[in-house]
Amino acid sequence: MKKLTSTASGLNGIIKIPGDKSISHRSVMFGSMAKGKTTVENFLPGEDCLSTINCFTKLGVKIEQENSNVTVYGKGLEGLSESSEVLDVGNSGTTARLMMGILSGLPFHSVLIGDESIAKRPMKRVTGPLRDMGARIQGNQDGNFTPISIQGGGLRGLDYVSPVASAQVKSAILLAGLQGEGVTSVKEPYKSRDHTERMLQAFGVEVKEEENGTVSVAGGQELVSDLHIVVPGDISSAAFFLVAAAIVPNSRVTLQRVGLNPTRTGILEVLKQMGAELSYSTIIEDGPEPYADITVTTSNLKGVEIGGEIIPRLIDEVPIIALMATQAEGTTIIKDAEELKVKETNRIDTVVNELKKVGADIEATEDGMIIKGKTKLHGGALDSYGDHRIGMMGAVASLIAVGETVLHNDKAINVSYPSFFEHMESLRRG
Ligand code: SPQ
Repeated sequence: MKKLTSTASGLNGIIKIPGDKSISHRSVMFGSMAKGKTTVENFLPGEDCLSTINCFTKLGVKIEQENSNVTVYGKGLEGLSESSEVLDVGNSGTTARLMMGILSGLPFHSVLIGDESIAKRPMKRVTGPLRDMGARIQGNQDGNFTPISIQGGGLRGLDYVSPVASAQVKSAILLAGLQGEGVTSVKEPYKSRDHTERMLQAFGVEVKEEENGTVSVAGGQELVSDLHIVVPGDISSAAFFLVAAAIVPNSRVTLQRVGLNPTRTGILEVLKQMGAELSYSTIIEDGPEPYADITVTTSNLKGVEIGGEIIPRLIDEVPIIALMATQAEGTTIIKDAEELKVKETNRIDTVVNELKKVGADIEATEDGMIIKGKTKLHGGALDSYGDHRIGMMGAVASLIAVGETVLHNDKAINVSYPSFFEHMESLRRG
């Protein structure tokens, strides 16, 4: 439990945003599948990514990790072997779903488990198509929930039209496809984050993308590595301080090395549309993932409507966007975001509940939420419910709330941003 108060002097200073969670996971996974050594700089040592390291260590891969430096000694897919223990993905949906794709191609038996939240998140979206490719998968409620048991091997290619825009679904199928007979393709309703496609190419895999967005890989391709991966800062972590600087009076904050992959930058477009003052410097575009420093100052914000193709590009930022909307003049409508219901918590419910507790004018809809601003927020007893993004939303709300805020289950934040409170303190000190 953490006691938090508002700040009168604003947020000021420079912070280096920790490594991107999605890219950190993939660096260990693909490094483990590859032949050769992969070194990773600015790896995110958050609990989710440590779960990924732990799973691959159990599959026989030698991995050295010291804070944000990681070395993976890959021996190719043949170097992965059956684990005598269950593979525990902790709180990480990315670890669970991408591992299912990888394990489906490997000719041995594996069992995946996770925490209470993982046990409620739907896995059929991945186990369904993987079964169609030939994987033998069992799990609670016909393979929809963990524990999931996989007997891999003998896969055939699949042309899959996904009903949801999900990088986890797309990645799991492509990773299985790499180990199958023939070509595997995935088509989504809107483009989801493309870190898998970018990084597989860096490992020497040919990934094709058609004009209609269909992504495909041919089976039998090897990942080869002598790679040094520089992980950019996580825009989903930066989002909390981008918004905090925009809504806390007297603020000016620079966030260094923030990832600018266009499939993730929906938050920056929304900030701009709402009237936030943003500027970019030190833009680096020579690697697979672009990044830059971003400076934000306190801004006058107005409500906006958010829906359609931008939703997958900002899905993890909806909690903090909802808080920002409470400080914007007018109405903000967030729609087409049903996917929020199957995250670490049902984020439509948890966002609305928690922001209502501190005085927001917010209501849930079937596929999102409607927020009316601008409202004065007050302190209260908030809970993360074990969801890192809900915890960080509550902590940022406390910076503008009148009176004390108590945040229960604040430790959940360690999943993606272990240095979050340290960074918040340093910006408060100025
Ligand atoms: O890994 P996990 O638990 O699913 O984490 C979340 C998050 O908020 O950090 C979602 F709850 O991010 C997902 C994201 O929502 C990470 C991810 C990825 O790395 O591929 C893709 C998105 O999920 P999805 O279901 O849309 O593919």
